[in-house]
Amino acid sequence: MGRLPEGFLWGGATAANQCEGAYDTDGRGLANVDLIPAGPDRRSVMEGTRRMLEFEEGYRYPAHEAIDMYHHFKEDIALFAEMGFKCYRLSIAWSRIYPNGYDEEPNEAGLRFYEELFDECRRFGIEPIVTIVHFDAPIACTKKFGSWKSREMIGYYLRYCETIFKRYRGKVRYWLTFNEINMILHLPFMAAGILFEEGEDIEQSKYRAAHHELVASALATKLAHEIDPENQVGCMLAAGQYYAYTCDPEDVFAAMQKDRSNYLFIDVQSRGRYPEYARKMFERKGYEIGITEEDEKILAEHTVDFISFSYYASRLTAANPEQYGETSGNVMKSLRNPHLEASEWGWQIDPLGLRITLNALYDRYQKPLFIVENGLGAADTPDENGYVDDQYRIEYLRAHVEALEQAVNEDGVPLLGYTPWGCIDLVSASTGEMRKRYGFIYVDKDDAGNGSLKRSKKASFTWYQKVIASNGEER
Ligand code: BGP
Repeated sequence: MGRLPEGFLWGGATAANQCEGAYDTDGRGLANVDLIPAGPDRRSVMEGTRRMLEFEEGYRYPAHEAIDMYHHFKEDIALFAEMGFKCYRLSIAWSRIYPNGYDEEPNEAGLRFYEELFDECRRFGIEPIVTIVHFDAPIACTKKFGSWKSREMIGYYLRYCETIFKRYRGKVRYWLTFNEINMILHLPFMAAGILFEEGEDIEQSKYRAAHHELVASALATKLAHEIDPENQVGCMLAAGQYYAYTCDPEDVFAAMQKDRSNYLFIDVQSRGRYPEYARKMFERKGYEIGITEEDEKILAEHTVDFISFSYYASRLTAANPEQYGETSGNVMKSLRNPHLEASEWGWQIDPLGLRITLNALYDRYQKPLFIVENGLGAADTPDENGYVDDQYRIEYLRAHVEALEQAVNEDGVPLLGYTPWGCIDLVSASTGEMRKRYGFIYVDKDDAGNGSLKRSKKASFTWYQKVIASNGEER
């Protein structure tokens, strides 16, 4: 069993709206993510098919308090340090910095909050990995000009980027421009704050909005490099290789097309141009994306330094999928793979799929990779002392660490680090539940919003501590 290379960034990952809470504290503005309720309407609100631009009676909004990391971050970072974290992936809430998104001046209290947080990380030698947008968009932008549907958004995003790049120069070196950029096709309101009008060509609008994000991402990369040449900028993909259900070439082709629907974004961010299959698709469907010559130049000149991605499971598809059973996965549904077990939420468990995905991405892009999300969402039952013996989680993570170690040491994939998702229990993005937990640290809070918010170490805490201390050898 091998070790990972020196300097490998072991850590964990969170996102502002799923852990911070304090949604209206210290001048923070409202964001799309604050308006997504728990419960049966969540999915339709995330998709934008159910419009919810104001809080409504009878709904619970889990982002409002989440696990209140806003007031617990020192305690939480101390626990991460105790595990030996070399890095911590978190996101900045845009509306803490620019409450409406388009304000002229930033909100000093918001800037100070993250400054203290980064200083706290650095005090323990933890490298912050910062997602600039993890699904959030100031709701004022949605109301005023339709958020990412409008080109205007690019300028406001860059204003926000410039502010944080300058303020945190020397404190933050790793930046991710957009979390799971391909999610915009599946959950457009949650991922980009966009909504649609009656009769609108929704697919076209999504690709237009995505184009604005891609241009913004390239310009942010340019800006980050100008402000500090030490900055490393990455894109972020909701990954998971598609398998073909059978060796029927029709199934193999279907799997390739599904992969391309996700790769499309990374092709642009990493290779610097829209791939031919995307151009042909836009042409065939008659989509007007509004790609200018200037845009093409920007995309070509400012590609990312590395590629980060989330991986929870592989995916399975077929030319005629109706004949097979379906299961859920990270938002995108998949056919049920008879060779794999699944979590309680139906996400299939496939460690070798991680090695396959790492290799596929490296073969395609030849840039360093970073696994910035992975993990098992499971319901934990603490004993009478509040201790969770989460052997199932250890088993999942061990197998995935093994797979990534093999991808590095046997296949030669350059991998910067590994930050398992929800290193401390937090609100689930897809379901809004607390019950679906990923953490090494248990947080006492339930789906109804009750609990002391007390943090306790699970069995996986000690396990991960050993993994990090031995640089992956002891697992
Ligand atoms: C990804 C998101 C995260 C996170 C994770 C786990 O899509 O980037 O925000 O939540 O999936 O998903 P869930 O919370 O739905 O279990």
